[in-house]
Parts: sequence; structure tokens; C-alpha cells
Amino acid sequence: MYSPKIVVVLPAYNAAKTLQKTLDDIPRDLVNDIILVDDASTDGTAELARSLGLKTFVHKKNKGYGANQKTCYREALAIGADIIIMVHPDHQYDPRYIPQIVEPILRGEAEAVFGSRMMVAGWALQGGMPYWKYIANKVLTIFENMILGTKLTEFHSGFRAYSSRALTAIPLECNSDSFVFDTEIIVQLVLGGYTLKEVPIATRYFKDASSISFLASVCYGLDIIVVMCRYIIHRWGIRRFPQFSLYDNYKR
Ligand SMILES: Nc1nc2c(ncn2[C@@H]2O[C@H](COP(=O)(O)OP(=O)(O)O)[C@@H](O)[C@H]2O)c(=O)[nH]1
Ligand SMILES: [Mg+2]
Repeated sequence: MYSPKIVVVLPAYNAAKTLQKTLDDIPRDLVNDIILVDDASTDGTAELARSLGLKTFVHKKNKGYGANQKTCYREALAIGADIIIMVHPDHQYDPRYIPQIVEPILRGEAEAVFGSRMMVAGWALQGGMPYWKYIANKVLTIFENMILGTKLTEFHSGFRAYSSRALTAIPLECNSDSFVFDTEIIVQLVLGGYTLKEVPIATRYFKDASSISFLASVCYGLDIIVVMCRYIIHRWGIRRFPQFSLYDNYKR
């Protein structure tokens, strides 16, 4: 029987305190390999990852969260991954949901699956998501759904699975090196006509699980608006953007 190679990728930045806990919750019977990309952490994340036996790649300089994911996916595809799961190594997300996250891809029902903290009313706030983040998440999600014609309950989760078929078909390298990468990849999947699914996940907020500053969050919100404008300009044919136009097999 064909058994797909499932690889977990951990885009890490100063994750030494939470890495072991994250690893403990990864169901090893399902996962073939774990890759950690360290974005020039200063807390010994890379050394710890190596000592724990992870395939570890290190950026010499801090390049950003999007750049980190580019390395993650490149390395996962290089070792022949069929399904790639991205989860933040800050233990904010619970890797014990991995079976639910990969299931739709294994069944051939989706090419990308997002763990959503907003799918079940109340879970995000119960997990300690700050109220301002909750409201910003909701408002941005309504805006993004309106523009893209999707019905997602959130666009901002740090726990996702992608099929290699989808990841190899979209121009990831053209995306931003910053946090908005997570939105750009969804826009690309929508443009490619890929089926997206969501599964509900719990979340937990604590000091080491959330270090992004208020200013960085505002910049993230503004970056999302810019990406949505770019998408409209692209769809209306006013200008074609390489990140959205490398492939012509659009279904919509
Ligand atoms: N590669 C990289 N990742 C970062 C950087 N800053 C934060 N991250 C990662 O981005 C993720 C999200 O940031 P976090 O502070 O946890 O935000 P929040 O959970 O949304 O409040 C974390 O898991 C970090 O691993 C950075 O400068 N470079
Ligand atoms: Mg976090």
C-alpha cells in the first residue's frame, strides 16, 4: 500500500524553551521526519535541535518568518515529502492534532488544511488569545474572505498542512520574507484552484508562545491589505505579479 511521506517543519526563532514540549506532542508513528529551520536564534535553538536528532538548518542572519518557511519547504521537498506540516515550535499550537490535520489530504479531499483557532466559538479566547488579536483576526478574516471569495474562519494560523503537489506548483520563492507569507500562500492556493479545508484546534497563549510586538502586528495587518490589493490588480489584469502568475492552470 502507498504510504505518503509526512514531514513536519518547524520554523524556529528563539524556541529553545518550548521545543522539547512541542516535539513530545508530535505523533511519531505518523510522522516520517522533522525539520527545524533556525532563523539565527540567540538562545541555542539550533544546538538543541541537533542534539534532539532533528534535521536542522540554520540561517546565518535573521531573515524573517517567511524566509524561514521558504527554507522549511525547500528542505522538506528535497527529502521527498508528500505532505508537509508546518507548526510553530513555540508550543502555542498542539501537534497532537496532526492526525486530524493530515486526514483530508490523505483522503484526497484537500491540498491544504489549516488548523483554525476560530472555528469553534470561544476556543481562541479560552486559550488566552488577547482580545485585540481576536478582533483583528476576525476583521482581517472577513476582509480576506470578501476579496478572495473564500469562507475560511481564519487566515493566520501557525499550524497547517500542505500537499507537495500544491507546494511545488506555487512560486513560494516570490513571496515575502515576513509574516505576510502565511497570507500570500493562501492567495496562491486560491488562484491555483486548490481545495482548502479547516479543522478546529485549541490554542494557548503564554509568554514564550507570543513575542510578536504590537507594532509588528500592525505592520502585518497593513501587509495583508497590500497583498489583497495586489490580488485584485492581478485578477483584473491591470498588472500581473510573478508570485501570482507563474502558472496558468487557474481553474477560476
Ligand atoms: N523566522 C523567524 N520567525 C519568527 C521571528 N519572529 C517570530 N517568529 C516566529 O513566528 C511565530 C509567530 O510569532 P509569535 O510571537 O509566536 O506570534 P503570535 O503567536 O501570533 O502571537 C513564532 O513561532 C516564531 O517562531 C523572526 O524574526 N524570524
Ligand atoms: Mg506564537
